[in-house]
Amino acid sequence: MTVRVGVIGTGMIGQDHIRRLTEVVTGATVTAVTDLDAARAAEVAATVGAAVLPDGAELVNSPDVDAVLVTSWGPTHAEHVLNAIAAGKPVFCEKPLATTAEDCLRIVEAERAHGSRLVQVGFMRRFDPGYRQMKEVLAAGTLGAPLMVHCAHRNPTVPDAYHSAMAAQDTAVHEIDVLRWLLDDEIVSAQVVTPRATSKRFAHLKDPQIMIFETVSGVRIDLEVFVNCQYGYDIQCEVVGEDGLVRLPDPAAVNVRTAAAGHATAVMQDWKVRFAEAFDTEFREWIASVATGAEPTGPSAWDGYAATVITDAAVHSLESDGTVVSADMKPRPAFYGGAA
Ligand code: NAD
Ligand code: ISE
Repeated sequence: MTVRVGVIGTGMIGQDHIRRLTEVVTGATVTAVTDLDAARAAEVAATVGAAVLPDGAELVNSPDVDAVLVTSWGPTHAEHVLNAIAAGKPVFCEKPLATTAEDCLRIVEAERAHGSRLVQVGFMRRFDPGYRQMKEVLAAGTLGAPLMVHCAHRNPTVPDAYHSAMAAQDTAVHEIDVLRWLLDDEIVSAQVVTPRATSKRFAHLKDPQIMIFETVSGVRIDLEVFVNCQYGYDIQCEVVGEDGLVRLPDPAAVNVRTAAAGHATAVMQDWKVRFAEAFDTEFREWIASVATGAEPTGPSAWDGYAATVITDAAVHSLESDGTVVSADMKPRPAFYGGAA
């Protein structure tokens, strides 16, 4: 079966995922798109022979759409995801699932009422080969119990529109999701402190930020978020256990030796390139689940809810001078693998 995907939001990542669905993944076609910017939607639709529909609701309910991809702005995600659940259609929603915990819970409740999983959230790091190898090592128990995690998330620069809360909401949210999954543990509190600010930032931005998370089992995670580091896009992660440690590999890259540069290995500049393989695998697995009528196995609506609660706690801490803020989550329902 070829899965007919409808795409809501044909901006930067929407276009990249449309390319992925039509040129990389087999078994998918993009039949419909919509965007608030009708000219942009028409331009993108023409490249893949899709129909342009007037809005998200019409796209979700189109008989030519089997599954929905939401790549619009974050505050609009909840409406589109709820429409897809109401139509009983699988929906892949880019992060965040919703910008408030209340909206995430409405999605969780709607999906539970539907009775089977329809929602997958776009936390692509779970599909990265390096993180998957780390997960295997941790699951094998080779390191003993994990005790500490040291991470860095560095972007070369960010635009003026990027504000201090986005360090948690837009950037650290990837570590928040992947570490909950890697450790198979829940984050219970967040604290954000700010070292000396870089002069290379826009004046309104607190950059860098150091985030400290604690999990139910007591693991401490420290995460440096530095979004004007200048030198590249650099993602580091090291889990230290009782008997050893496991570190995320840098993507393979040649080492060049010259008199001028010494030993040199290029540093990636762009998250789209760094996680290209992860995005491809994420969509291959999602389309395979839709094609076979299976529930998606990627990040769930519950994971989307948890990430929003934890990022809210981090923003609260940042705005209250680094106090430790607890991440107050509802009990995880059995539907999502919990005991409640
Ligand atoms: P963008 O601004 O480039 O594109 C968003 C598009 O959605 C725009 O064309 C806008 O007109 C359209 N849009 C907004 N609301 C709409 C609505 N209700 N109906 C139809 N169209 C609508 O943004 P982007 O950078 O592509 O980001 C989109 C989403 O993807 C965001 O939620 C962002 O957080 C997420 N994202 C995820 C990753 C990742 O690493 N997984 C990376 C970048 C962006
Ligand atoms: C962006 O939205 C992403 O998702 C990238 O992965 C992240 O590195 C960047 O900081 C965000 O702004």
